[in-house]
Amino acid sequence: MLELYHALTSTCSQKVRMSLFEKNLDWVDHRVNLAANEHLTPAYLALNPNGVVPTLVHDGNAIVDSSVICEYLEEVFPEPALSPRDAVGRAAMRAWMRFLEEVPTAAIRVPSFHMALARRFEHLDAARFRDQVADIRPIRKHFYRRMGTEGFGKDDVDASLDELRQTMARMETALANGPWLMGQDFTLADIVVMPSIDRLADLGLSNMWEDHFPRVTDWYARLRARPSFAKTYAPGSRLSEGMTIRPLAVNG
Ligand SMILES: N[C@@H](CCC(=O)N[C@@H](CS)C(=O)NCC(=O)O)C(=O)O
Repeated sequence: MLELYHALTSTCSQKVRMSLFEKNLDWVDHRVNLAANEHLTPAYLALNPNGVVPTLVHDGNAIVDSSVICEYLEEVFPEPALSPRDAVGRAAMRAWMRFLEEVPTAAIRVPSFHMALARRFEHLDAARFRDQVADIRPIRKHFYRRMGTEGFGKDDVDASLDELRQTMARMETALANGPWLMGQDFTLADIVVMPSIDRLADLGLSNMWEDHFPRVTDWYARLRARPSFAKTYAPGSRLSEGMTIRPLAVNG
């Protein structure tokens, strides 16, 4: 039995949902309410000591980290395949995945929190924010401290947007041999970058590729046409459905 602990709006959860739907797997849906800190309860931390979603539980074994989960699903349920058959191709896909985790997946958190999620905390004073929000997080406390209740400063926002632009430029080059990042076949590389691009659209920043990267624009349209996409982005999966997105004004 497959069980997924996840949140609809979580970009990392979206990667895993897409993999599950692409593979037509049945899974038990455990929603974790991040706003209510359900990911920081002792019961959840016993499954995932990082205090983040998603977590997959397969026949009683907890598997953490979205890319690890995607690769685990690929190993245990190889058909339909979401990775190249040959070792060189798989290495190239994994190199994409590592780049995508290190660069855009980390970068997208900055505009996501700055333009939307930080608003959850704006009623707190600095001391309560540190005690009740930042310091209780196992691996994200410094990220939250850096953000504070007001959002990020200009340097952080500029750097993250630059990293997202760099990602799109790399995608544009790779997609010359498309339709997908790895060429003819849709793979985990496409799945891992998808939520960062979709989140930018959700934040009203789709001009970042629509004005500069035509192949990325076409790739995103192709992605949205896949049946698994609508299932992955069920109602409630976009930040703009639940909160007002603030313009990209930055502090300091
Ligand atoms: N490397 C982890 C990161 C997971 C992660 O950052 N999840 C976010 C949601 S996308 C989360 O749970 N954040 C909790 C928080 O901000 O307290 C993965 O890929 O699974």
